[in-house]
Amino acid sequence: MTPTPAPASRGRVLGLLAGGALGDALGAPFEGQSAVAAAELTEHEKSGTRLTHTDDTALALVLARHLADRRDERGVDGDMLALELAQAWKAEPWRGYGSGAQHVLGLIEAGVPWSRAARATFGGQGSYGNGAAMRVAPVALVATSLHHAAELGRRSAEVTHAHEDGQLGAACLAGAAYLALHSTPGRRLDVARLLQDLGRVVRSRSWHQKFDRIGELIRHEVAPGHAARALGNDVSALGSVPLALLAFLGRCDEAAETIRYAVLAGGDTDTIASMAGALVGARNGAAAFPESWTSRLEATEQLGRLADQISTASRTRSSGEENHAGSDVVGTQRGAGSGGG
Ligand code: AR6
Ligand code: MG
Repeated sequence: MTPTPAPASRGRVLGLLAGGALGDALGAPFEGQSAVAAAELTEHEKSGTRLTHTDDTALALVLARHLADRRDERGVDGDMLALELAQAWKAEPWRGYGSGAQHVLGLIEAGVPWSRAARATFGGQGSYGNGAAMRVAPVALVATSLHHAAELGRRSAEVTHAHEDGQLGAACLAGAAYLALHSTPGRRLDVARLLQDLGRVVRSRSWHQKFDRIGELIRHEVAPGHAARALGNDVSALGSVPLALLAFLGRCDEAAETIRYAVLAGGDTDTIASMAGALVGARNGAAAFPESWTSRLEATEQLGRLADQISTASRTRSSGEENHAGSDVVGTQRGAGSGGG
């Protein structure tokens, strides 16, 4: 059994949350462009305008708040989460939601149970979009093991994404965020081992094939356009989560460069850069991003409050666990995940 890791510092909690928001806001103007020129991105970086987020961050904030408010349970309440996601869409429908997502959230908002609503799209198969993966990273902040992170990721996904790939994308990104959060910054990240670990929680041949490609592409230090052609850069989970992983794993100690790489790859730029930004922020902390970026983030205050709430709760829980290592809750949680990390 792997011991519960020490709680992440506030800087890394904020790094995960703010990294997601930064990637989202920096990538958003280029969403859907097949390629992005470096000069275009530099211009956007230097424009000095407020960095406004889209549905990616709006829903990640909902999930982070959901987890923070339920810190004793360390988990996901599907019925409540579905409603909270739907309410966020209803309050700000202009944030750039996918068509399937709008339909599902509309049904949930109207009182249809999520288990039915999530199957009401795409001929009953549900969405394989990256919408569950784009919001999932905060589960890593409360997870006690890699397996726990992946399972929380899947459970947070199923309320809107019934398709297996939509759920696997969330499990994958959640697992990667957990491993990034508990990695040692500055020390070489063992990419092959990390991909192998992810392969144990994302059990699917098509995902394993992507993990193999990521390893090869990193060894060849490919340019963003090449990576996008090899792995995909579209709105599907399988066609975007692997590219976000590559953007992070290829330059895991360079926070700004990870986000730039993801945006330059084109396609679903906001979402791919958001996922990559959450990973690199979790490893390196919020201070690793340029101050000229973080100071312009639309959600700065909300992100800071959530980081305070989540990191204080983790520290309190961690010292409680040291003092009461035999309590039921701790025993159950520790037993919930036996995987490596
Ligand atoms: N069959 C065919 N097309 C599909 C299927 C399917 N089973 N599932 C998804 N698509 P959606 P999301 C396509 O609408 O996952 C925002 O821009 C279909 O074209 O369920 O929340 C964010 O920034 C569908 O419209 O929403 C992200 O980029 C699209 O995938 C993205 O949307 C997205 O799936 C998140 O999307
Ligand atoms: Mg997007």
